[in-house]
Parts: sequence; structure tokens; C-alpha cells
Amino acid sequence: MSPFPKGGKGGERENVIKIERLEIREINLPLVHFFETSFGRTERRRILLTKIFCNGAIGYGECTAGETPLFSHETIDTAWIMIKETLAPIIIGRNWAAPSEVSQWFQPIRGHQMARAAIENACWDLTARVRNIPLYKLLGGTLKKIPCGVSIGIQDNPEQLLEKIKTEVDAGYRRIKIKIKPGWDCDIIRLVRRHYPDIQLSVDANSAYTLADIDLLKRLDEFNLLMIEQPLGYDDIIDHSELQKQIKTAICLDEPITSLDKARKAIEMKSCLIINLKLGRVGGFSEAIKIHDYCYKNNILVWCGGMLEAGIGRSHNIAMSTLPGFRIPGDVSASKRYYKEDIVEPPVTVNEDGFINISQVTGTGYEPREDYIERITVRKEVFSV
Ligand code: OSB
Ligand code: MG
Repeated sequence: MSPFPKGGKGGERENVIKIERLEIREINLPLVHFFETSFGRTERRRILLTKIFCNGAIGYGECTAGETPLFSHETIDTAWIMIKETLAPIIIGRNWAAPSEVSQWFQPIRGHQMARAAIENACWDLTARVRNIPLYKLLGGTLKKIPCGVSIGIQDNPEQLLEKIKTEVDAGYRRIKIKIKPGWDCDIIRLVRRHYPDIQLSVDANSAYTLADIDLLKRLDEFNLLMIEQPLGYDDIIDHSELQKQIKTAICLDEPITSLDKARKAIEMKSCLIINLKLGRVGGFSEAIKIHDYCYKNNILVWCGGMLEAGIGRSHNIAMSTLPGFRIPGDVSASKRYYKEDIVEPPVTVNEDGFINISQVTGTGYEPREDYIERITVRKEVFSV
């Protein structure tokens, strides 16, 4: 018999499980194609994976921190130290019944959301396995298939961009997002629109502009974009509010949305009409669900963002994308767009019509390939009782 009774209503405290062991490792994976944003180019990923052991069961997590502090202040190296010095001592030997308790333990910690999410999400992953239910159901998801979009980086030339867009449109993706920066903006978008007048198109500037660029930003209104993501400062919600008053295109915020509180303030200030929700950036599933629920209740469009995740993080994004408020395509796409070989089996695939079918099996439906992960591990550390 399973040592873990199913979590029921009421008596959850009786179903406590104890964190006996935490493993963190760094894997190294080359991208099939470089990914370039206004802040720089990534050719290969260094990814921190977490593995939590409770009474023989295992939960997996993936940290979305990048290699450099350019998207967020967090990096894989700061996350490693944060987990080692602060989070591991908090969790090891601790009993819990619901994964949201783990986010409560971390509540006094300021910042370091991506490090926290890598631990908390592994606890959600473990809980789904232990209760013998799909992770998406544990999260409260309802969608049986999710619409997918792609994020296409800055290319070496316009022809290369058009070729990439053709590949993704032909593959069935339901929304194309292209990265922009000064010098790779209006002319490029005009060119794309000339070739694809009707596709759902959005742009992401990753904070490459300021209000001094208002005339250029106003000109984007002519391209019928679904949204412009993060045009201004990475931590700003004030200038974005001013900009939203002056442009018709919907602003979507990404970088500054690090908590429910930030999301609420951005929405109340009308700094954006759309929110890109990233699991790592907000500290994990507990906070992500709160932000989703807030947006759903207030009729704010919300979609699931991506951070070039390998299969574990990708499978968590897929599970989250089944929450009913996610009504427009997210940056959740097939493994093969990023990695020749993904760390999960099966790899994530997308149907011809641009949807991912949600697996109904226990956990995520994407199992970590332990042997392969071991082979590409460059460092590992274990914390136990
Ligand atoms: O701004 O959404 C972003 C990747 C790394 C850092 C920031 C961003 C992105 C993406 C890629 O746009 C989304 C994906 O395909 O995973
Ligand atoms: Mg973005």
C-alpha cells in the first residue's frame, strides 16, 4: 500500500509527508538555434534541476534562472547558492501536507523567486505523483488541450526571420511573437506583416525602450499587433501606464510581474492590459495560481510565458496552462524547437493545429530520463536529514 494516503478534504494534516532529501544538479544543453533578445544571445543553457525525495517518492523541478543577470537579477549560480545556503536548510526534514505550505515557509525571503520555484514546483510535482493524479488537476486546471504560440528571437538578417516564421506558421502555431530592439523593430514588423497580414502577431522588447521613444512606439499601432510585451524598464509600471494611455496596442507586462501584489498594482494602474505569467519569475505554482485567479476574476488576459525550459520546466508550464483563465496561446512549444534531445520522455510535441494535448496520466505525462540527465550533469549536490 502506498505510504501516502490520498489528500482529502479536512484531514489533510494527517497526510503529512517529510522531505528527506534534496538533490540539485546543473545540466548543460546546447540550443538547436541561438536565441537572441534585446539583452543578448544564448547559445547553450546551463540548467539547475531539483529532485525532492519523500518516503520513496520523487518530485522534479527546474529552475528558470538564466546564465546571466540580464533578464532577471537571478542566475543559475545565485539560485544554486540560495538553495544551498537558505532553502535546503528550511525544507530538509520538514513535514508538509500540501505544497502551498512550502511557499509559506519561503514567505519571509525577499526575492529569489526562481530558486524558490525550483523547490516548490518539485513539491507540487511530487504531490501529484503521490496522490496518483495528473499535476494539472492538482493545480485546478480544466483545459484538455492548450493553444500554443512561439517566441522567435532576433535573427542575423530579415530573410532568416521570415524563414523561421514560415516554419512555425506551417507547423500550426497559433501566435507568433518576435523579439524587437532599436534597429530591429518597425521595418522588420512591416516586412513580417507584408508576408503574413493575418497571423496573430506580437512583439517583445525586453525593456529596450524608454518613454523618449514614444513616437516610434506609437507607430507600432499600425501593425495590428495582439500586444507589445515589456517595451519599457524591467521593473517599471509607472511609465508603462503613461505609454498605455498613448497607444492603442495592448501592453503586456513580463519582467515586473514578480508577485500577485505587483500584478494587482500594474492592473490597477492600467500599466498593461495583458499579463505574461511565468512560473519561475513569480516563485512557483502557489503564487502563479493566485495571479491567474486574480486575472480571471478581473477579466485580464493572461498567458503562460516560457524561459527556454527543458522538459521538466516545460511540462510544468503545460500543466499550468490548463487553468481556465489561459485563453490565448502561451510561449509553450515543442521540445525540438530548443533541444535536439529533451530530458523527458516523450518530448513535448504540438499537434498540426497548434495545440498540445494534456496527458491524463499521474504526474505530468513527461518522465525525466534519469540516465541521460546523469550523463549531461556537470555538478551535483545532495542535502539530506
Ligand atoms: O521575455 O519572454 C521573454 C526567453 C528567455 C528570457 C525571456 C523571454 C524568453 C522568451 C522565450 O521569450 C520563450 C520560450 O520560448 O521559452
Ligand atoms: Mg518577455
